[in-house]
Amino acid sequence: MALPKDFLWGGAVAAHQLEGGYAEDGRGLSVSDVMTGGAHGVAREITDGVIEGKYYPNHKGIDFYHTYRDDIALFAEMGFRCFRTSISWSRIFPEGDEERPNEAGLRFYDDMFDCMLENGIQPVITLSHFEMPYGLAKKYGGWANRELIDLFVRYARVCFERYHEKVRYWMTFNEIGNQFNTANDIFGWTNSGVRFSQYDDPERMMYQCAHYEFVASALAVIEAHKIDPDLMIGCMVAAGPVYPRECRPADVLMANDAFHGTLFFSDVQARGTYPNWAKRMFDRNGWDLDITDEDLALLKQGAVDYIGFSYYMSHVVDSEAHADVSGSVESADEHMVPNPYLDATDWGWTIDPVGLRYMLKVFDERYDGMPQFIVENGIGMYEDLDENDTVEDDARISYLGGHIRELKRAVEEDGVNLIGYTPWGCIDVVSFTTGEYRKRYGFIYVDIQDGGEGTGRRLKKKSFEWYRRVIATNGEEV
Ligand code: BGP
Repeated sequence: MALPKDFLWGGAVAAHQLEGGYAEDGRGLSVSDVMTGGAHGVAREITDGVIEGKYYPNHKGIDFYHTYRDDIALFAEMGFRCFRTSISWSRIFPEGDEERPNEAGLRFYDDMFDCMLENGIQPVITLSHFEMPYGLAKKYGGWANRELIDLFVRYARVCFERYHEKVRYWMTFNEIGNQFNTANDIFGWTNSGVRFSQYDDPERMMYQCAHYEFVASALAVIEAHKIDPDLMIGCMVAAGPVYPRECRPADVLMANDAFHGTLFFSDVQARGTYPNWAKRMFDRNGWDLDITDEDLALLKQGAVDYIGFSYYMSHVVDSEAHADVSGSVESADEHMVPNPYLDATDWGWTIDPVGLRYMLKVFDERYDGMPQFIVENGIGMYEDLDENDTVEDDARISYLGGHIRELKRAVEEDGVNLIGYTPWGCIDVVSFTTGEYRKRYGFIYVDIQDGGEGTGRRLKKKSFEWYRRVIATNGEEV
């Protein structure tokens, strides 16, 4: 058995990391527009509005707002069958709470989706990828406020009505669970428009925000199916398997619980119910979360059509470790330790292709063969152009090749229902966690350096031709 003939090979990005044009055609500020540049180990600052003299890399991105036609032509040259990006919510509803959408913003995505379709590429779209309108964070307190449910559903409905003939695959919230990092505020800020560190009980607040997002997502699924029953609406979770450091039973138990950081979110969105352990945890902590019976009925009715997930790395816990995680962007868990059997990237992300197969099997077994879509995977690297104006990115070829071989095993040997694979940052973009340009993921090099200078030229790396072959042979030649 080989991969299905219509397997969705492509690449992934998010609007705020590449579009630029942050103040054009009526667009409002998003939460990412008030995050300064950072660096490996240097946290990005969240400012109160845009402050003169500070540097905000997302304002420029890679200028895709103006270059998308040429960039999409390069994706087509690689043979992409799909391209995952997001709609910048604040292009459509600049402050987030307007009655009517911004027509110029809607038109931009019409043109972009048409351009993809003309190139034989189907759009795969995330509605909220770390770029909710800043107005919603400022005026409403972000997803800590139930009112956001209606505002999100209004936005989702506008998008489904406008684009349902052009876009079949959607996701509601990007990496919805990737906000449970109390050591660094950027995760809660970008997901929920909330700085959890400013609350006495940050964890409780995170679960409350997540609940409102679950309800909003479920309502979006219900709306989408009313508008067009062919639409496929997925969740999007950051999938990170957690292994015990030793066969010490305490490590095994701890690994099970730490894995909840992924599985809690997929459980609620795929099954439409809260897991029993979560209900017990809420009770045990005495959290009076605002969760109504009507909400619970909606979760059930609005369960997702597929599991979309990102996969970069696996984790290891050691019940006896106590690492200093203050300010870390990698982990908020003092028990997380490196895996002695695996290498890591320059940013300390463990490289574990077998973990991808494991993840696919866990979801498959847990959700009874539900379709899955790997919508992010990749390796961030320091790269410079060589004298031939290219980058010999063999390490990327090896990373992606290893993961593709494992996903093929999951399909061919384990029977997992996998519909596509879109490596992250198929063209170099601004990094989310560090705000750097120098953390590059692409098959296409973009000549913009940290600080924003550079010609903006696009140049093919060695992996460009390699990935073209992978797609052309439907994964036979990796
Ligand atoms: C995920 C996000 C992306 C992204 C990617 C790589 O968390 O969904 O937006 O950028 O990780 O992270 P980084 O850019 O920090 O290397």
